[in-house]
Amino acid sequence: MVPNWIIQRASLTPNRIALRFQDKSWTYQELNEQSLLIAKQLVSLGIMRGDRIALYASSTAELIFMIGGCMHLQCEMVMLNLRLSKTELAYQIEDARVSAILAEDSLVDKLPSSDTRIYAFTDIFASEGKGFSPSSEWNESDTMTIMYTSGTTGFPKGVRQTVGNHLSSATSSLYNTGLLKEEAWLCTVPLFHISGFSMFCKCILHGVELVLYTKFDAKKVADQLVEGSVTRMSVVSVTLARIIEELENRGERASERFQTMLAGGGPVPIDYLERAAELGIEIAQTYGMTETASQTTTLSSEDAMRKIGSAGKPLFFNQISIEGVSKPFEEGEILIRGPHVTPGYIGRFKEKSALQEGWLHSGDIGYLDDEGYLFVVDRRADLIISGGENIYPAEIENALISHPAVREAGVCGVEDEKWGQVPYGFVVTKGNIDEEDLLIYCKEHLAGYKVPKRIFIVKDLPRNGANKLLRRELPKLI
Ligand code: S0N
Ligand code: AMP
Ligand code: MG
Ligand code: MG
Ligand code: MG
Repeated sequence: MVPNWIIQRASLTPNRIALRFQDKSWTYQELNEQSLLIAKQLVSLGIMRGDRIALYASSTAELIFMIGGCMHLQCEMVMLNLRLSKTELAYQIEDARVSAILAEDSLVDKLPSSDTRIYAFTDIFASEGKGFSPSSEWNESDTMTIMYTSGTTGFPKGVRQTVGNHLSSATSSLYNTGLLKEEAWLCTVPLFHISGFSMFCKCILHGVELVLYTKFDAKKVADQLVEGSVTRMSVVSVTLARIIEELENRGERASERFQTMLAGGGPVPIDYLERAAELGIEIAQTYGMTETASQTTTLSSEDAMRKIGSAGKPLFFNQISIEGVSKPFEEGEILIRGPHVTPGYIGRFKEKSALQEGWLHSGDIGYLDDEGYLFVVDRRADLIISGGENIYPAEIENALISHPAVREAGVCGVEDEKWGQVPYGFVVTKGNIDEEDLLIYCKEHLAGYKVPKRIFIVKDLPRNGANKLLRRELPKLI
């Protein structure tokens, strides 16, 4: 058992700032009060302790209080990605069998129609509130959040992240970076991704301030870095590039007060790391995933330049190994073990074990150098990472094939100046259809970032002797 984080934090440091959003701030005591109020309101609407519910909202103070309310109720929170299409949302809502969806007012219309109860935030805030007292302790094995991650089969998998997963992640992260007296963590990554949710967990557990933004804005971030009004933040390659450009254009540097930027979610070009260093921004490259409740390995500040390009060493509680490899520099699949690793999936992948012989098989290829530093050299089979959003080709191929005029479809990632990588589609047709029609069709069925930037109509797709699609050969058809 562990103490209820919100109650414990409010009891230990009630007057510290918990959250800053737009021009308002709330202390830890206020966070507890707001969260408790929401919990009571949810109970009066029929939500029960331990229910699985979905959250569909942008990163705002209201969402933080909803999350706090759900934590008090020990609900399992399914964090829905705001960029998904109705079809994709319907799949996750159905797969997770949630008992209700809590949605930001302006987003209610974007939800697919289903039998699931939907509560708009305003209706929750307007409800009376019933007597409810939260448990002062939580089980470490209880599921706190569920996040969907794309899968090789094209069907996203709902990953369980337990109280214990988040707790060990936040603790080992702290052992790596240490903590200053007055920290303020800037969160511009979505709370529905583990990159963002883990920042919220770390703030409560460490008792520091979360500075929350609804949307990434390079100008505002640069202002805060220069002023020194924040100490840490998390970025993906695309957002790091925008920050660097903004500061370079202004001819300004990050304040001494700024500590570290965690950069992850995909490869980060060494050029960015070097330019960031010139701007006084210390970058800690990190390797992590939804299944590991964020960071697994992270480069320490003292190694930042000496081991540039490496994703560092495992955090204190974690272990990694390279499958079937005994010597440094030999490449193989990265295996992960530790208390931060998910106990498994829900829904259609419920029976699929996350671990094999105790290790999570990441699907990513990497090597350890002669000092044990991890270098990630290739991502999981065919995975496309566009601006920090992951896409498996099969998801797009399934959508294309569902069109009556498409006989076969293949998708691959192509390098892109703006997003790092973007998907391109290749189809064999059986009717009269052109690229434009297919793009319109994709927009209806897929999140915007998954819609192929180009779709080529071709005669045949490259396949091997066993008729398996050779995605890496697709670019030759352009
Ligand atoms: C890069 C971001 C900020 C771009 O969003 P922006 O600029 O706000 O765009 P919008 O105004 O919303 O949309 C405008 C048009 O752009 C399209 N679009 C938006 N995003 C993308 C994209 N990623 N790829 C392609 N297109 C995109 C929109 O569709 C729209 O187009 P139209 O008008 O045609 O509809 C935004 O994408 C962003 O925030 N990305 C980062 C997401 C993220 O956090 N990813 C990490 C996920 N991985 C993990 O969480 C595991 C790793 C991890 O935990 C971690 C990661 C990083 C750092 C630390 C950690 C850690 O371990 O703690
Ligand atoms: P997600 O599905 O969003 O949890 O993304 C996790 C995946 O992002 C990993 O399995 C890797 O393929 C990729 N990834 C995360 N961090 C890094 C990194 N530092 N370098 C290269 N790839 C990374
Ligand atoms: Mg935000
Ligand atoms: Mg993902
Ligand atoms: Mg989109």
